[in-house]
Amino acid sequence: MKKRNLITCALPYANGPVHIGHLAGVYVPADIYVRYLRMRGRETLFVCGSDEHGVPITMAARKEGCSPQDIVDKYHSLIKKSFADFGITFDIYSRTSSATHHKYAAEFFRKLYEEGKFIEKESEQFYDPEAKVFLADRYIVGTCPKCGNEGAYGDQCEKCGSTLSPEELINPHSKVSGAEPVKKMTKHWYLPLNEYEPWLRQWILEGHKEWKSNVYGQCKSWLDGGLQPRAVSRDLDWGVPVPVEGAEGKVLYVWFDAPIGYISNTIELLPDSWEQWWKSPDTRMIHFIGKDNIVFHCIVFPSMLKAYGDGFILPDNVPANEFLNLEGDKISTSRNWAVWLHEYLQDFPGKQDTLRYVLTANAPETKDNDFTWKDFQARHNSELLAIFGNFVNRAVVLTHKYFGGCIPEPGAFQDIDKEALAQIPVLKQAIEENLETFKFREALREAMNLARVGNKYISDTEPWAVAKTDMERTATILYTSIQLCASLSVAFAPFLPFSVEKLNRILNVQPLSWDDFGRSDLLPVGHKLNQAELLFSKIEDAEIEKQIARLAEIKAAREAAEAAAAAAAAPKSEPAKEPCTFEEFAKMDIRTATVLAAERVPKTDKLLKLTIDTGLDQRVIVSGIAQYYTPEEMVGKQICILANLQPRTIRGIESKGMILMAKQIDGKMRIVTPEERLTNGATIG
Ligand code: B3M
Ligand code: ZN
Repeated sequence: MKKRNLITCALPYANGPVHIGHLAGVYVPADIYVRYLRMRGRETLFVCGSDEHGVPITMAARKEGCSPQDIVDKYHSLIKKSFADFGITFDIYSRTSSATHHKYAAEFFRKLYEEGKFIEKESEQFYDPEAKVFLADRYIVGTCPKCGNEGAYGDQCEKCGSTLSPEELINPHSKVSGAEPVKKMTKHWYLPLNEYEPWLRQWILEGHKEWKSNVYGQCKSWLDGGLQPRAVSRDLDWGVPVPVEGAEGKVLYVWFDAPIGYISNTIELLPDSWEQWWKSPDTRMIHFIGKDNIVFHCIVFPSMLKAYGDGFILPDNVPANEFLNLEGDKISTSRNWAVWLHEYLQDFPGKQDTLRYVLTANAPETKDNDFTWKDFQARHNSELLAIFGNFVNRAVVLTHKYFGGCIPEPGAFQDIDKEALAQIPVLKQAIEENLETFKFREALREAMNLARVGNKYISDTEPWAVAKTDMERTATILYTSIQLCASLSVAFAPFLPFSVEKLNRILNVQPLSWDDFGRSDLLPVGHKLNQAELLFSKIEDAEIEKQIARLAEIKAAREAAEAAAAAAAAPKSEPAKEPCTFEEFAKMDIRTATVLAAERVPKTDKLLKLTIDTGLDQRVIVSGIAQYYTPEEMVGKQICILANLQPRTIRGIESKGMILMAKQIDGKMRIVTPEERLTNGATIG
């Protein structure tokens, strides 16, 4: 086994607060893993920080009407605090705007540049001729060609979800000045990923078949699709300046500098010994990320490290998660569809573990999953409280009641006692196996199973009833129960740090070690417990209803805004036609007529054959109205026709004239009919 564990979490963009999706996908699983490693005494470093560059930051600054620096300052502190509040135990949480990062990221680039690892290329990019800036795809807005949304971005329409390119937008304009973007030549540096492809295939597809199937599968499809050189610089005024001559106005592409943040944050924490972590074959590096970051962590960053050489290690594993939805809808910062961590804590103070528990029990490990407030309440009340909390409370309260809070000397163990205690090492092993393979939901389920064992044991043995007649038996039962409580304190420690701290206070112990977990004599006879306190308090319906109502309000407001925008944007009618002269109009012989007979034209969906009385004659018109009228509906109707249209043969039937139809903008068509029945052949004009 490798000596050290370097654990990284995706650096969240400091463009907004963090929400439950972040926690579920990345930070809680990573923290569980790190707590577990530390409990096992394995040397571990847990590194994270804010990602403070790139278009997400400059966009947020525009939206909030302040500078990018203001944005990152505001959200960096908010995010950092949220993580601390939820017990995420980073060794360092720094930021990519730090001087250390700027210096190191620039050095990293310069070495690759000097060693000729990049290719330089000129290409045409979109440019705002008024604001005189190059435009990232997100900075170009226009009408979506697929759904007509007028606020679609140059890379994506958030309304219909289509992936777009700026060229596809109708009426594209710059978000900066409103001007129509033009194309302009610009020079950038590219990492030729194609050159790393054979090596990546070998390293991932042959060497890492153990990676999660979603991760392996995505890598395989990228590699099978063929890799292209990837730009590592951008024309932007916010970021790490490209540190070479002739690169004014250019910064490192955010996806080039952000992963280097893992290294520079380590340097900031351990300026003298960081290389032990990053350049030693004895370090195991694990990246915790969400699925949208897989290509960057499995393909791009490893290629950067490989290009750099100098002993840099590569990730051993990248346990990426899928996405968490909220009440059936995609979580989205811009659509305000999220549960923000800082707001959660205002509404549920002290209930960090409930969220950690629910997000782990329902983690999107293998597929996207849904967070619902009802499930949140149910898991809290009927699992954490009714099983874990209830068991501990009964065991501790009864030990106080019958033995003054001191662990009693047990008598002879019966089968039921031995069976319960025998479950401890079995479940410990199951928890361990799952944690070692990043199956956190399963691991948590096994920990809860241990609480189930305890809760069932105390219900089955009924010490409160036995105490009326047999104190020795009562002592054995409570001794056994308290040992189970002590085991729970270890089992849940990686998952529920706040509750375990409380439990340890109740049990009057220092944190118990993982190595001792499995034993049935963790606490000695005579050990004095502290007073019982409730591990969990009930979550009432009213609290949940408030959350559901809040989301309903947000949804209703959004839908109303979308409907209003769609109505404002929707064309009301067809565009006007070219003017025509009176003479042109007067040439048309428009008259009233009555339908005498109607039938479908065989083997067509749209055509009706109508026999009509025009006042001049009886004739046949073939008309494409079968989608709107049945033959039965048409018979007897008075209609208007263009009587002197040149005859045409349609499906072998000579059609003489055309019915006047009104077509709405939504495509719906109706016949035009006189206000009251007229004689056939009345001329219209
Ligand atoms: N900030 C993307 C994200 O938050 C990006 C991760 C960087 S990790 C090096 O999804
Ligand atoms: Zn669209």
